[in-house]
Amino acid sequence: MESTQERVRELGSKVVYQIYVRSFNDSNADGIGDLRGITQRLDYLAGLGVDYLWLTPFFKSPQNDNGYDVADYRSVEPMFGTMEDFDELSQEAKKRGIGLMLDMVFNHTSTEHEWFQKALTGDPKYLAYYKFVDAAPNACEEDPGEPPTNWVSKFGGNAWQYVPSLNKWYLHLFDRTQADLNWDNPEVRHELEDVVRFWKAKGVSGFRFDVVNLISKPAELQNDYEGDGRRFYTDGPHIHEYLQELVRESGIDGMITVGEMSSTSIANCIRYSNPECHELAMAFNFHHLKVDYDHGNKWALQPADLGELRSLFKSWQEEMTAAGGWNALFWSNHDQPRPNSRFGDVQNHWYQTTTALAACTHIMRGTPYIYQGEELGMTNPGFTSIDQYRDVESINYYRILQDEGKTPEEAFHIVAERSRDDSRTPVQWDATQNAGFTTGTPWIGVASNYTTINAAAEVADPHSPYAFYKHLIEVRKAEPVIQEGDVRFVDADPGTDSEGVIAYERTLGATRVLAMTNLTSHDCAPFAASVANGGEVLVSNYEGAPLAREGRLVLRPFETLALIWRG
Ligand code: TEU
Ligand code: CA
Repeated sequence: MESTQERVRELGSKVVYQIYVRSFNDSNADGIGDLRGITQRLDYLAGLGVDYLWLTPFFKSPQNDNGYDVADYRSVEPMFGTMEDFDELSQEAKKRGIGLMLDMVFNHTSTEHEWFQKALTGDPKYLAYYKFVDAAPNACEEDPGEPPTNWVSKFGGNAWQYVPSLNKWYLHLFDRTQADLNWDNPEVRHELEDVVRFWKAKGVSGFRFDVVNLISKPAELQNDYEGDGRRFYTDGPHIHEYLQELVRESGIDGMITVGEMSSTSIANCIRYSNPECHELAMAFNFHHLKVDYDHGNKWALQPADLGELRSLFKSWQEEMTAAGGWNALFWSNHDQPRPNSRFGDVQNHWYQTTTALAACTHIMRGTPYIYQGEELGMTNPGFTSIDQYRDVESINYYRILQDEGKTPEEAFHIVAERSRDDSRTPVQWDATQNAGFTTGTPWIGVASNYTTINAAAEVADPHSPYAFYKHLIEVRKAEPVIQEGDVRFVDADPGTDSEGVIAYERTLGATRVLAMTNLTSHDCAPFAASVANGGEVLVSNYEGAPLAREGRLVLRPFETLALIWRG
């Protein structure tokens, strides 16, 4: 058995790169990224220095939610390639020291999955695989009556779908073609354990578990008069038991695993990620990505509350560390707008914004995740018409916002800021047509800034975001204090107008790192200039020595500065 300290060192020295397969690289000109396209770009990824690739679902799927609606967990969706392509990718990655992490979507299956199809025939074995509830005896398609609860689907509308042929409702927390599985049924749990064993036997290094903290639903279904229902099924009654069983039975304890935890708590994430609990290696939480939601509503814009952002980072870093938990560190994934467009000023400070955000999380305690294109400073595409969007959630909310009284312009503005498609545009490889992503017609438009923001240009430029990310990875690998050091947030001096500064210390033995990031577009002077005394610059996104003025250390717009004192 690995000791806890060895485990920390292991997880703290790795960096994960997320590939949204559809949008990464197209090898056969059909406009859709695929597995062979990834293999073609492995040298680029090895050059960046990442250890693992998390691949979003490439399993057989009708693609109503771009693969998060799985119809067969053991086969490759033809549009992404074949099992041979997967094996080749896996071997070629391994040759370069890169492991694969697969995305297990176990809260729900596609309604095209064999299990659901059998349930639709009325087969009791398979009805018990899902969350079916009887409708009223006189219900019919035209008038199905009230759904079992008022819970709201994450993609809008009620979370229950009526099936006339069965006179039953089934639960779908996401799209109606994504039916929630019944984890209280041991047969379901065993089926899913077997899926994990299948991919583990193929030699993958680890797994990401999609919305895994939503799998345990309450025994008694009730209406939520205070919210959308999430409080009943988030971190649900048997969640820890089910996760422990999955991990034990599929033999993945100690592998690199991460759970996507929706609306979770620190207390639960400690259990999800403390090695003594034998659940997962780490957890994604999203609280820091809601600081620009008005009263928690994704579809209501407000400027980012940077004080709140800082306080969330502080509590997740310090409290998880104190209790032996482990954080996945990230700003970005395929469900979030591009962080530089969202939290920064890409018009005036594109390089500084991109790199400040990167350093702010990469020096924290945890395992950093880079979402494809983030290392290039890719931005939201700035689409101008709803026809350019592809995502089911974006299209639904464009309508729902108008149903709620917004004008088409207002609804469009909100969708443009919040759409998941903001980060799903093709990776910008070079300045040729379609950014080098495809020679066909891309399934979704390319951001027009690809002529300047692209991998070919940035790999050749020592002052690019790519070069900065590569440096951050090298620094993590070189410095045990970043891998395993303690973390403590540092308050700005009172009265210095530094709400937008995030500063923390990492310490290991006598070695200390002080990381400071100004997330505003104005100068901040949070500390006396003496805080930098004797420190060596480890990471910086401005040229030259740290700036001091009138005895104060000055952090310029979107400046990030990390200093190290070696013991
Ligand atoms: O996402 C889960 C999730 O709750 C959010 O990402 C959500 O889709 C979004 O924030 C709604 O505002 C995971 C996957 O990452 C996502 O792509 C899938 O659509 C979803 O699960 C269903 O499988
Ligand atoms: Ca393709």
